[in-house]
Amino acid sequence: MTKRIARIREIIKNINADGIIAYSPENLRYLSGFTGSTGYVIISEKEAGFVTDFRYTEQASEQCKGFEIIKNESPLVDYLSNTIKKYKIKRLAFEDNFMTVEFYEKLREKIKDTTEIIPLKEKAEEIRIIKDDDELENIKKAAEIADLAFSHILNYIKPGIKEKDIALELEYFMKKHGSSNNSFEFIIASGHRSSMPHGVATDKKINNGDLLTLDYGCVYNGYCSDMTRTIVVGKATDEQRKIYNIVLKAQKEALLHIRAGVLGKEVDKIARDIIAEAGYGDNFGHGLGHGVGLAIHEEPRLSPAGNRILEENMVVTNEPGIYIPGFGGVRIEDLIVVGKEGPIVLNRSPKELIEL
Ligand SMILES: [Mn+2]
Repeated sequence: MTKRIARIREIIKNINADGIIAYSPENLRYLSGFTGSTGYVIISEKEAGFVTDFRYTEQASEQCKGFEIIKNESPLVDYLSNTIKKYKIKRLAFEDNFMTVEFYEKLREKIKDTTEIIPLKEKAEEIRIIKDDDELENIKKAAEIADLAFSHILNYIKPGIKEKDIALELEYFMKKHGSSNNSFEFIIASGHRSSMPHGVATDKKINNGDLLTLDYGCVYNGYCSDMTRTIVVGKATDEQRKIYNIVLKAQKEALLHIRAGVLGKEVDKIARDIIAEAGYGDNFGHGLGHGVGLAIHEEPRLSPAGNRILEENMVVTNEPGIYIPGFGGVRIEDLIVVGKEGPIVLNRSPKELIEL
């Protein structure tokens, strides 16, 4: 935590701020260690305070080492503004991608005589983008649980069961194996529904011959995993196999380019060009990948707009897809650490086409 606080002080210095208020769940946990839902971190050049209410003061005292714990009553904004003034913060950075306009105005009104408040803007993305060893361990473990669940679910899937049954079984299995939560609402899309990149599980039954996309992940110690496999329930048609192999080729080639020093959009282009050359350019309408950590979608982006240079210990997904309305879709996704010597793939589940 001490390192993280030192780093946040560096980051805000770049926008000439001498303090920050943060309360998005991810930054709250990242900066203070707090795992509850309500709290406000206020960090100045010398001090660090944690403002929370009666429900969480005991928990915060245990979890937020090095923080002054301040119990707030109502109105909360008085306790925040008093702390900001006590810490003598002159230029306060805030999470403009999270704070509501209502809250911003209330706070500004209270501190306008002493403190200017300034948005973090793109600096917000730098806060959690490079993972430390503890974070990498947690993400690895979350990926491992998802892999275990994949081999389990292959024995469970058969024609006649519903997409929702699969989602529930994955959740149950992963929670039994250490997951605390789903990292997002699972996408379990079968048959014609598999052409919807974000088709969440429904009551639709699995049919023989269906393409079946499973996109899911879990949370371990606060950290997310994210993986996708597409299988065929029954024997694959030539067309299904053809589409699958194009996506697989794009995924494998893109992987070879995930390393420090490369722009996100350069990696995206590798996969996109392969899919376009095969004639399916219009059927791959989303970015190749995204960062994963305390949040399921974070920086850096591997997309045509990905202007960030990949650095060691960033964690990204690699997930090309082809989606054809009326026919179905294929996506293959792994979680990757940008390693010193090249990409480290966290998922071990097979990627060759599985016909159940
Ligand atoms: Mn993903």
